[in-house]
Amino acid sequence: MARHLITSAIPYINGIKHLGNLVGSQLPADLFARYLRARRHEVLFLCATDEHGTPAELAAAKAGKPVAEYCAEMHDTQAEIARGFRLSFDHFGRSSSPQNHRLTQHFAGVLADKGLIREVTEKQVYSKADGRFLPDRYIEGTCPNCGFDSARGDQCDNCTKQLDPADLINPRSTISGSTDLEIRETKHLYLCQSQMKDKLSAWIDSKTDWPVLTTSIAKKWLNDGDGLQDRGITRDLDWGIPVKRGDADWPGMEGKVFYVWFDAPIEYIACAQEWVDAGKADDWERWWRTDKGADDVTYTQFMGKDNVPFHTLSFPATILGSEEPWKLVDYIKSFNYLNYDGGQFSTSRGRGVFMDQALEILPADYWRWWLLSHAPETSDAEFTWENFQTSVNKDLADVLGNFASRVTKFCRSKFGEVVPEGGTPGALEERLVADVTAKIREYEGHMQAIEVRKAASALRAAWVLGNEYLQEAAPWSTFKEDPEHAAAQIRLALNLIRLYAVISSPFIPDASAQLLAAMHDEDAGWPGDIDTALQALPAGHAFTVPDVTFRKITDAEREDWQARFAGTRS
Ligand code: B3M
Ligand code: ZN
Repeated sequence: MARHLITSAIPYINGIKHLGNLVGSQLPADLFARYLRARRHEVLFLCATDEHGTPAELAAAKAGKPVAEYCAEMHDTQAEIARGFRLSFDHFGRSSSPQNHRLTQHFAGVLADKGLIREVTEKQVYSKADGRFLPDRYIEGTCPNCGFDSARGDQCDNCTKQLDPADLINPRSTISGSTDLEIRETKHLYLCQSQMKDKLSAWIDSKTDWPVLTTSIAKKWLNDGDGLQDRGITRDLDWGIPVKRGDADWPGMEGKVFYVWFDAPIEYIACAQEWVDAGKADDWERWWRTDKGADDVTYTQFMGKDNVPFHTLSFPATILGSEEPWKLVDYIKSFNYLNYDGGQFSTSRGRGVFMDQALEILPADYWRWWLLSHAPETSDAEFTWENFQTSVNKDLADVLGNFASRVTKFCRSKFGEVVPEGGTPGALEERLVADVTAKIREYEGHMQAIEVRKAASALRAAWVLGNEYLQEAAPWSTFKEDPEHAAAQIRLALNLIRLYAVISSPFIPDASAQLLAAMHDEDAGWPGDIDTALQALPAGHAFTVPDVTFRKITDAEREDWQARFAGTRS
């Protein structure tokens, strides 16, 4: 038994997330957490809402609510939807928690003590009409790079270039629309990442087993152009974590807050404290402090590719720079983008299917299966309704659901709702056991390596073996000449249903639980020897024919959904 710390990138608070966000971090993290728990490892799986920065302030303003109130409500909404998707977080925290305030201020103080923070007087855009500075998304204008007329202060959405508010041509305030802007001087704190370059470089180079997607992005930022830049970690905003040096005030920094990307990853640690403070456990340090036992923890992070620089460079710079014994990440699993029907998913434009809408249409398992089996690992992937319909109807309804239904119904009609006795397995059964064993061992290998798509296809292949066996063994014909032998075949097939339920649970937890309940076996452990596992339900063991496990998606439904989600969400 090993100890595994798992974190998913923490979703912004500014609205309900779309399926592209889900498959890029929270869902694969949940898959891995469920798998490791099923293998009897000790797992701590954490996620939270990312509640600071201009996205939060602007979303609250749009909703006409005070930002603290907006965040509290949206946190509950996101938590509820996460439960709907069966995301099995041990704790779903909030980056605005008092724990994160303290810890973020602590890190800033320690980094300053180590000489890794410098004060910089810089020029920022100030709006006289609004009486404030306009950082990041509070300002829009024409992109100096591509001419796009709604580029934001931090980035141009059209050409993706990272911008500085002062770069924009014809800038305007997104609060008031005012163009009465001027450049004023303001003081900010910079984290001296450039001083950490060699340390970070050596650390990344030592991670030879990381996905290429992760290391290539990290190396690009380390070595491209001007290399690793010092980074502003404070902002002129009201909402956020007040700039302090540990417990002490920071002269000259009054009224300023830390930049959202400085405090958000620190929430991974603070979240474990929240978990303890919520009374769910009594020790978080054994997960996070290498001087308190976290040395034996394996820490895996999940995220979309746009978050990789912050996790491979900025956050490690915070951790390493502190020279305190914090646990560093061991493995970073990153994902490409999922596109939606010929374009991009977009939160700001409301394009695509959002998590709440998905659950209104179909239960979580349908989405979990499609998303995970099409996870954008080696390249971007695309959601289309045709593909979704095909996968659900084939993999879930025809292959897995139909197997469970045919076997249990046939048994009920010939032997009753009880595992039949008599007969002995023959060559066909022996071959099935060998084939299923090989597939499951392959599946386990892919799960261990977090090769999500490969794991899904090995699992699907294990389901297919059952169907092929049923076709070949044809117990309905066997029954006519040799009912004893048919009993042996059905006994094996019933056990296969139970085995499928156990091994499929990380992907489709509800269907797995339903099938296990139907087999009257709710306490199923992960299979060791497959031959033994396929005898777990002995002759005489009662079961109940399950309700339809997965239904098919009709063409009419597909067309309806396609039309319904073609526009933008209001
Ligand atoms: N909230 C960005 C995102 O949701 C950001 C991740 C923070 S992880 C510490 O994609
Ligand atoms: Zn541009």
